[in-house]
Amino acid sequence: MALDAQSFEILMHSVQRFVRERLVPAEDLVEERDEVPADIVEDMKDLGLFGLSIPENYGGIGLSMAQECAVAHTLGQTALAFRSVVGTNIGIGSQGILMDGTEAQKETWLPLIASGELIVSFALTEPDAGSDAASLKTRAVSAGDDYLLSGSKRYITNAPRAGAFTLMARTGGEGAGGISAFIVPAGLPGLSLGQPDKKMGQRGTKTCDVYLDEVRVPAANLIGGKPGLGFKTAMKVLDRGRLHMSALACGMAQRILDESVAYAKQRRQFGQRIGDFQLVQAMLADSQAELLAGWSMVRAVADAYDQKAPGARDGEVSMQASCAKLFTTEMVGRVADRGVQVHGGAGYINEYKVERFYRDVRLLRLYEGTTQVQQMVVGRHLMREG
Ligand code: COS
Repeated sequence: MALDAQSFEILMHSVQRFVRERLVPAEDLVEERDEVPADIVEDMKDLGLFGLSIPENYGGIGLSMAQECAVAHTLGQTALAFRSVVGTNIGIGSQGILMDGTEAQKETWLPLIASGELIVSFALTEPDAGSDAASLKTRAVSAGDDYLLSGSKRYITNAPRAGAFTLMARTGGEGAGGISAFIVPAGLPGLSLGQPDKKMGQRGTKTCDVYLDEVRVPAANLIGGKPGLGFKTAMKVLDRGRLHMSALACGMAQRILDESVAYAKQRRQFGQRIGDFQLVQAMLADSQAELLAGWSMVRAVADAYDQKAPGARDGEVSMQASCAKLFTTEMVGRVADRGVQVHGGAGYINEYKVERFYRDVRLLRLYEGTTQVQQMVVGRHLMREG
């Protein structure tokens, strides 16, 4: 699946212009109000951003992984809250349905997700099941034509905006094989939301807990129609999500580097531009080199991802996606740290963008699998296959 080269070029120009002319000027407003303005969300729908990764026959744009990474890289060059509005529809919320759903499930849900009419969240994490996702406790008990779901989910991105959740619950015994994935509409009786989380950064993004108290979900909403496959669905979705996240990290690293170079050209000390000092140039050069390494890696892994059969598991590609997330999210942390250093005292002041980006990028090393989880995936693969 891929958009033809000419249409993709047009799309990229539109997204680049949208970021430059609409999103960057609204960054301060989002930071102040902790909210992405509704008119910007409407413009995102018009641009087709919610349906980037959904095939055209289900109402989306049908980008390949490499193309999606190029768009994520562009969206990464502004406050990450904007990308977060569309992020779960493009990735972790929708992809389980696309990869493993029945034809009827795809036809029902994907067009709504692609248009942005429905926001869909991904609900895997629980209070006692984070990195150890296979230990999740939310139960789904079969009751005639329905399942009754009970439990709680934690830190669920876009839950306050969501119309539905791709939600993992236990239909069988312990471990990964007892987990199933469901499409759970947000309005069902027994489903409630916690207070919005107060976070270190990424103001304008919305996360909260989701509570389920005997929520009656039709068996028709069991993804793929067969129980016990939900953990594998979640892992496949995360492989893809981790690549998207890596592209986003590179986009943000580019923005921070651009901000740092602009400041180094304008700020004068000891009678000259600080960027003319080799010690400042060294910081900029290290960031540029690491960014180039990271972005080259993301592009190579995205190409490898596109080579494999859609929805299939390829252990080598999963391992490479983890390498990309591990490297790029740590890389953007170092780039942000140097960005603050190049700005000196100004880097600690809220009116300069690097102060907030420094906080914003901290999350990238945590969600969709911590750096240590990525190390586990890579390390285990090497011990198994190496
Ligand atoms: N694609 C498809 N299937 C996969 C897979 C993948 N990428 N990774 C693992 N599986 C399969 C395995 O093949 C295994 O199936 P079999 O029993 O048939 O062999 C099953 O899933 C269980 O795999 P494994 O034993 O490796 O699971 P673990 O419990 O050891 O967990 C980690 C592995 C730690 C990698 C996983 O729990 C994880 O990624 N945790 C982090 C979760 C996360 O990212 N959370 C963020 C929340 S979303 S913002």
